[in-house]
Amino acid sequence: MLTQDYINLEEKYGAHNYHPLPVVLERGEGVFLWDVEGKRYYDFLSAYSAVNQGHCHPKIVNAMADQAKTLTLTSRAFFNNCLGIYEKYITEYFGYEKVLPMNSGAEADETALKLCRRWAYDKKGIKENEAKIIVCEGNFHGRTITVISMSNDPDSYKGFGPYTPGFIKIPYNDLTALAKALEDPNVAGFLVEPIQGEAGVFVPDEDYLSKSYMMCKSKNVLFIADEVQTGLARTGKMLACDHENVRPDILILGKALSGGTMPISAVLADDEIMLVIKPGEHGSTFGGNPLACKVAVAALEVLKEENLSENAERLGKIFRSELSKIKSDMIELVRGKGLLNAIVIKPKNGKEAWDVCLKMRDNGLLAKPTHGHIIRFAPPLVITEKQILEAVKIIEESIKEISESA
Ligand code: IF1
Repeated sequence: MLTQDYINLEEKYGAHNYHPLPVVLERGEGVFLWDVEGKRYYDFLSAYSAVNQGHCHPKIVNAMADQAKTLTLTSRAFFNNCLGIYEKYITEYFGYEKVLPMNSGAEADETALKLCRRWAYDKKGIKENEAKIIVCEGNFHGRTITVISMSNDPDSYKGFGPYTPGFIKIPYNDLTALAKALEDPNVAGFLVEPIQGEAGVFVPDEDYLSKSYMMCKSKNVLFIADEVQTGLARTGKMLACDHENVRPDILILGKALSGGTMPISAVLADDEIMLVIKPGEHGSTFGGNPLACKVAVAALEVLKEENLSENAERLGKIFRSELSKIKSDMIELVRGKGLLNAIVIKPKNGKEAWDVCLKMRDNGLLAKPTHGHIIRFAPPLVITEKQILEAVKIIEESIKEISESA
């Protein structure tokens, strides 16, 4: 079967909830992907930052294979010999007292919202069902109905009402708006992405996170960081919050927590917050399963053993510097942190970001536009300087070809 055959199958038998770039992949290794016709590509999406450690990382895959032959799932109806060890490892790794293991990022965000609301009633003394959580316009926290109730993107929420109440939306990167919203005594938490990924890699002002954190503390409001996309070395530090030495009251992780092998997410907090949820009040069939525990430990070990934060920091600077040298009237700006970057494309004679992505695909690099005119670039963090420079050449050549054909 060839590319189109696979595309036809998905067209006929699959829900049409995505519009993928026309390429059919069958193998991944490190920073590379191969399609069904044997063509090799640089992966500059990393499955939206779930493959920070590189595709099919041997250490992670071996840990998965070994455990898969032994015990994959007990449910939390019983104890097992992997969960406690993983819980100790990850809580010491990030410096929290407790972890609540889940599967998808959206589930972890929902878990954080439930912890925040329950903490509001049991600890802060807000009246039952009156708790409010501040969120930012342009956010992306997942696709469940409560999570899209926080969204102001019609593509995320339109046609899925009625919506979950209890959210106050403020502009991102706006401390004045946050201060005003914090005046409401029923506010229990502030949920924020340290960098807004889906919105187009919006990096806030230098001190936005630290000042937001301090403002929340002054009002006894929980600072909740969604690091599902920005965490795990992606932005040049283990957590994007580390750039400002902010320790979130609730930390949300996902994606690369498994190195892209399976859905693993986690919510970390200290006892005062985590213990408001009592036995039987929250969970999931696969949350904290033995297979996920072993995979997550291996995925976290790789980040440190291979110095992936430092690599992301160093190569991100080179990447942005080289991109900024490209002379093209189609590049409006370059922005990002570590190896979470994006270029804003200025459409030219009907040619836009999508056309640039198709041309980059032809030239051996895969990336995808977000919100029409922005192209996100997020390669696996194991990429080398030589490979980054080669990728920049592909990007430059592709933009030039599109620009000249426009
Ligand atoms: C899709 C976007 C990225 C996330 C943050 C929670 C979640 C995500 C900051 C939920 C997930 C994914 C979802 C995927 C595409 C991708 C995405 F374009 F949708 F917005 F990365 F930017 N918090 N992001 O980025 O995690 O439940 O998916 O495990 O839904 O199309 P999930």
